[in-house]
Amino acid sequence: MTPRVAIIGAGFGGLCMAIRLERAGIRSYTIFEKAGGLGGTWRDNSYPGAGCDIPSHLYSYSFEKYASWTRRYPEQPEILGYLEHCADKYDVRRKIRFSTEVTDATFDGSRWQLTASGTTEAFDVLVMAVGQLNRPRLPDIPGMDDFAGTSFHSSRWDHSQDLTGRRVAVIGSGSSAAQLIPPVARQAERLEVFQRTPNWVIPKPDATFNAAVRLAFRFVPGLQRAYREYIYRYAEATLYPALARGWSEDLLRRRALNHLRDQVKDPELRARLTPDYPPGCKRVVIDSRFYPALTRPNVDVVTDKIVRITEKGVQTTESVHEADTIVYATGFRSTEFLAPMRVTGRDGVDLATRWAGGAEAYLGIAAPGFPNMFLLYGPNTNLGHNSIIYMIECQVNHIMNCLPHLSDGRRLEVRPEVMDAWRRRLDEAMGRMVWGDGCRSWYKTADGRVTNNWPGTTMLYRRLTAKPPRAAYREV
Ligand code: N01
Repeated sequence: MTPRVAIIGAGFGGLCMAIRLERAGIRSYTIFEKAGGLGGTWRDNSYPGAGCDIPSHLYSYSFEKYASWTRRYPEQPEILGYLEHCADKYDVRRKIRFSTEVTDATFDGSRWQLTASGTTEAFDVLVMAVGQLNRPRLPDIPGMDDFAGTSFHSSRWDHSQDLTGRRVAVIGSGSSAAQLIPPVARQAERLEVFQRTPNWVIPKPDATFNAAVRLAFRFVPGLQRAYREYIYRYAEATLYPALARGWSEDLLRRRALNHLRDQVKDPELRARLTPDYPPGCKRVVIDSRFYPALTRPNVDVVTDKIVRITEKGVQTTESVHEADTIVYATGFRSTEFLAPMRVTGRDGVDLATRWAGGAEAYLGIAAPGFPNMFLLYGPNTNLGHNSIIYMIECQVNHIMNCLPHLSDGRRLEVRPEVMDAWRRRLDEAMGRMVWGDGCRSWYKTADGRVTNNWPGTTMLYRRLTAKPPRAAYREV
């Protein structure tokens, strides 16, 4: 009997899983989606300027080429449009239960019992596709409730607010802030950027595709595939080595410092924007509009420590910065994988308790004690240098290879010794990467364990996930 599959989340991961099942003729699946629409992070993040710093043709499924991309780096509406297109073309939308949040997933000894909107339903296989950057992290600054103006998180943009002529404070200076600051700076009367730590920034060579290029992508056989392959290999060859300590780190540093020198002429501002930790330790910002926006006469970069939020604005150690609107571009609760869902495995093991010291999973996909449960974009599968969609497709392939072993009520669980060997392998590889010390980042837990990033090449990950899965798992 074909297993019943529950997929949680209708973003890039969940839709990929559904499409692959659909194409394999497996129709016994349901997608649970807590929001009213599909798209995941690309539905949530609709702030002005939202987009992707990975090229369009690479930030898409390998099986669904898309001739409609209008630019080299896609903006949020186009990415969301692509996902809508995929959901319709492969006819998976009918399988999505919108506005249905799974709150509990409990393994009852033979199947997974999912509780959503007060009802409980049994499934044989559980695919968690909730992403890593799905829960906003608001900062813990005293007085936030006292603010008399409007405030919101970058991923919950309040589109009812017209920022024209307003005084805006943006707290944070990561990738989201870098994208939203240029358009907001053009609108606002005054924009103050509260930067706690500067980022390494490298150029984003964006361009629109003219009609001839788009026609060529549509009609020249093999062109999209060849272009995609080229940009994939280029990212792998240039950025990945820079995340491993060594000579290539210096190349990245030089590239970023040249970019800063080219775009910011004021030495005092340049000094404020120059990081003092190794490039790549935090996610490198890839953007060519951020620095020019910071040099505008109506924009200021504030580096004084924030003390509290008052009724009027942001109080630092030096002064009060009055504002009408505060944007918290302060990132996500990235290390709390799967939260706030309660996940209970075999013998009543609570996953959050198991992961209290940091989330971990074999290949980022499977955890001992949690039979027939798989994660997409799980622990240690994030990239700082290439497309996450590539990783997601590797994970979906792996799950598809497991599925034939899960029919007729059979259950697979990753062997504990395989998980131990995996952990040792990761620990050893982490020592070679730049993420460990020298900076604070969303890649790691408060006590410094890197739970989010994959420390190898994507080609290695593909090889590992493509291995026949049976040896790593046992039947339970
Ligand atoms: O979040 P972040 P993000 N007081 O965590 C600051 C992806 N993404 O939403 O560095 C003051 O990177 C914090 O300061 P510090 C991409 O992978 C991709 O910008 O911790 N400041 C930092 O500056 C990215 O990495 C695209 O000292 C506080 C900022 O807030 C990830 O999403 C586009 C603070 C948070 O930066 C997250 O990016 C956009 C406090 N209390 C995003 N707390 C693509 O193009 C936090 N900060 C694919």
